[in-house]
Amino acid sequence: MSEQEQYLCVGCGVKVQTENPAELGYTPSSALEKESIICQRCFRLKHYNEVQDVNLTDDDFLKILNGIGQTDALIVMIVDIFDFNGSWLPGLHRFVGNNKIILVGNKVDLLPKSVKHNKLINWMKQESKELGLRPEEVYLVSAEKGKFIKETAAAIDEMRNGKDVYVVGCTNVGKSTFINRIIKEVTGEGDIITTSHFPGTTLDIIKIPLEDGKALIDSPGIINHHQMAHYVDKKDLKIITPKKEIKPKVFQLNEGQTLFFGGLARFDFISGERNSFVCHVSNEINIHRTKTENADELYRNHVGEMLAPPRKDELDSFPELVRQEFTIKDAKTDVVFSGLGWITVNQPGVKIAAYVPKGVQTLTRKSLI
Ligand SMILES: Nc1nc2c(ncn2[C@@H]2O[C@H](COP(=O)(O)OP(=O)(O)OP(=O)(O)O)[C@@H](O)[C@H]2O)c(=O)[nH]1
Ligand SMILES: [Mg+2]
Repeated sequence: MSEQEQYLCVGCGVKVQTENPAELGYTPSSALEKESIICQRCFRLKHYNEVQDVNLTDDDFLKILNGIGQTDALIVMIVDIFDFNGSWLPGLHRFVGNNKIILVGNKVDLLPKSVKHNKLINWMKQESKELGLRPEEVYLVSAEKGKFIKETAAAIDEMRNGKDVYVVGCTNVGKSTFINRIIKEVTGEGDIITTSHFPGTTLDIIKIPLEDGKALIDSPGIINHHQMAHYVDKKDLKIITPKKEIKPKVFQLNEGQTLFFGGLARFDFISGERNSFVCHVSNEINIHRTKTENADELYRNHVGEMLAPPRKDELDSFPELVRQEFTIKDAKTDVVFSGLGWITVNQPGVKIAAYVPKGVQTLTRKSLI
């Protein structure tokens, strides 16, 4: 083994090499003299927000996680609360062995103030149980804004009981941002690990040493193919991913009216009395109202232009929209479009249809407001 093979990139965890600029982990040999080494891909991500594609497969990432079951550690699973089901890690119980799990809902800064945190936590507990996981505790945080990090970090430190801590989750939920935030709280140093809005930023395990010789460990995100992020172009990720607190938009609709969310999703009000529908999606998504009877034709003629994203040049690879009908049972029900947001329906008995790209999920839940 040559000497440089022992270096790992502090940004993404990949093994550093100085031979081949086209391959993963490349860094010029001059950079090896620096105190902390980052690979060229991380350098470009940090400074130019440009991503170099990697050809690691789902299996490669799963293999990395498979080792966790054999260790004695505390598992912190992070989900994006704005995309709970789309950012769930299916089959996590297979990786964790007998280890305890803490569930952290990240990106709480995006929720409108009207959303009650305790309702969200209860829903997360209930949903986790249904998905086969029983976390010891559920916390909400904003890794980016540093909200509730101190409390959560303290709880993790207590619960780890002298063990390692693995931070796991689907791609893009904010695992690395969360760890950076904890490092910042403790040492004052910022942005150690590379983060970005592109799914698949962290490439291997990154160990942050703790005082007692144990480690806080970042891991590459597993790709959940139900995540809306995988169906839109890199450029459009910025549009569908909310950056600021969501401003709910209220639409008064009559039955027989339809809303389009760009060209990514559609909502039909099939039957019921005139009613208000509250849309919680990224402020940058264009919502277009039309008559349901004209909606199919409108979509055919205008998807990729007026109804965008997706853009015209992406239409070939964009999946068809799939329709699912719901009858709303409770007053105040959220119709959730995984990865895009949700619509709060206020009246029971209303019939609606939700459309999302094939592969993405829709579901209903009791409103969080
Ligand atoms: N609004 C908001 N965005 C966040 C928060 N935490 C992370 N993000 C954003 O989410 C995106 C992904 O963050 P990362 O920390 O790279 O996510 P990750 O889970 O490490 O992703 P992979 O390494 O790809 O698995 C970035 O664009 C972050 O800025 C948060 O608390 N609020
Ligand atoms: Mg990461």
